Amino acid sequence: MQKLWWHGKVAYQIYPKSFKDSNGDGIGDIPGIISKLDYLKELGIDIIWLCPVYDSPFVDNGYDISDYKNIASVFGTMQDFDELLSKANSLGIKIIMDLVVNHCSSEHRLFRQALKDPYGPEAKYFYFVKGKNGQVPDNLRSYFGGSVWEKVPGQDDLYYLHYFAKQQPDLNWNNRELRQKVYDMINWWLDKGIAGFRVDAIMNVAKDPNFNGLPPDDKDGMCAANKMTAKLADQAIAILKELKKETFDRHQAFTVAEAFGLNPEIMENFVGEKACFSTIFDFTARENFEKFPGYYAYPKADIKLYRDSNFKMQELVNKVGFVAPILENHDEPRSVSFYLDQKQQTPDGAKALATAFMFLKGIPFIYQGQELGMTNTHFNDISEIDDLNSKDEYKKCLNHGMTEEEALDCINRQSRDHGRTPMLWDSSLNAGFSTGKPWLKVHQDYLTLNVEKQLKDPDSTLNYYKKLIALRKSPEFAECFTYGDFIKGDTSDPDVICYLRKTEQLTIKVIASFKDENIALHNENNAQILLSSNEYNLIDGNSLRIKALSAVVLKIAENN
Ligand code: TEU
Ligand code: CA
Repeated sequence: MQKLWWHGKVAYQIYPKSFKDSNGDGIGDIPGIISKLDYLKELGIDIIWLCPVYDSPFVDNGYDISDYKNIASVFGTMQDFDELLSKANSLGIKIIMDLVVNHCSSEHRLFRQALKDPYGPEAKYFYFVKGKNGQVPDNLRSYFGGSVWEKVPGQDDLYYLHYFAKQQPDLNWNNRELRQKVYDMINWWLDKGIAGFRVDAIMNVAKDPNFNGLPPDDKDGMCAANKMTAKLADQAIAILKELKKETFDRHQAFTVAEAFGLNPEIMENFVGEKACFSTIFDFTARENFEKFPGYYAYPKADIKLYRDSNFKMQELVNKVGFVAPILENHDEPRSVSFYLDQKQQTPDGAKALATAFMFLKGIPFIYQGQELGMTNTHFNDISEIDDLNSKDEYKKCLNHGMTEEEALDCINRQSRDHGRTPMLWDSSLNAGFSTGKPWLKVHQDYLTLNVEKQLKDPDSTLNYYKKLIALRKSPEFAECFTYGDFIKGDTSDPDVICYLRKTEQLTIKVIASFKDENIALHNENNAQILLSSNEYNLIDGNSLRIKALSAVVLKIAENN
């Protein structure tokens, strides 16, 4: 395998609105991020993924972009951005931006022009489609609820397409001029010196040219848009190959795609040397929930689900390339709350989970606050929720017969806002995130759960994350953790995650136990503990004892 600069790196996702506010308006911003670069350097981060900072009306928190070459004024200026880029680079940290090009904002200049002239050239950059029999063109349901079609104002029987909110019109990737505009914009950012992109919702760029829809999957008569997307993967791949050739390839960019629902047969288009991207997020664990019609029907996730999903993907891509393992992101509840039982939602649980995650093969992405072992925030009322998707899911809960209390419980388990509450810096007002009123509720435990406290405590989750990252990148073991094969270990116990990483020279074993009782494993003859989440864990003769809810990383053999 050809070695590339991003192999062996550790990435960190920043949600700018919630990271650090520098001017007291309650909203995180770029100067705030600059002030925390040293913190990220200390943690051991090599790559930052910056969620959207472009001009936007913020209907979907910046995933509705109105000007791709400008910075939203709440976040700062282009000068601030340039300063962030150069300071990060001087610390050896690369920045990748969010590339949101399945759709833009309804406030984008081109869409406004399209609305003014619905049969003019700009309308062809979007999907302006006539209705069928007095109805919308097809029965697809948008990701955020309701039809994917919205009437073009002032027109009788003409609709525009939006897979997400109606303020997020889909771009028409079949239009060559549109594609060229997108490529120019991407190259402009890469020329500026960013290292690449996280590519948003990209499989959705493929659309059914006849808009025939699909059989209904719920009582509203509609079918989820993602089911159409899954059917059109080949069309998307053709589009992505050109995208790569015209942009990423020219800059040796690092790209990580958000691509759901990929069949194993097409995986080589997404991972490995022939792929359209450097890597893709491993969403296999989350995908188990796609078959459910809404939050109201979601079962509780557990550690076996996380293990089996990740193992499946690891085995699939092992010989081909790298995925990007995650525990959580800005669209998800906190992993400690999501995967662990109530009584395990503790620093011990967070450390065990972190260990299982950090040594999987690929480019791990840590989400802001994950390194503290952040749990879900408790929302007391639906009015405390900001996210449009959660509000839609709340309505769905009520429509499916839940009481308001039950619906709120459901949102408290699943909401995307759990990932979006402010970063917890210290014990001062608003967890040191802002001197003003934060745009979203601050986690109830911030007095004890924050960076400042954890930096001082050698046994904290944060300091443990530092050790995990340092071990992963240490000169002695980096080769094995980067290029070593993934081999799954014993899976007979649903509460244990165990796997090997193996090169010709070295075999390393990772064991994370989520059991309620201590366990002992035998035949670990020549093993040596490289890292342990608990000092109880040790090797005595040929037996290894592991405390309940803890993890170890072992060097088990030198293979030469
Ligand atoms: O997400 C795409 C996507 O498919 C998810 O939105 C998912 O369906 C949703 O979270 C339901 O739980 C990306 C971004 O990550 C997300 O924040 C944006 O809202 C979305 O695209 C639209 O740009
Ligand atoms: Ca601010």
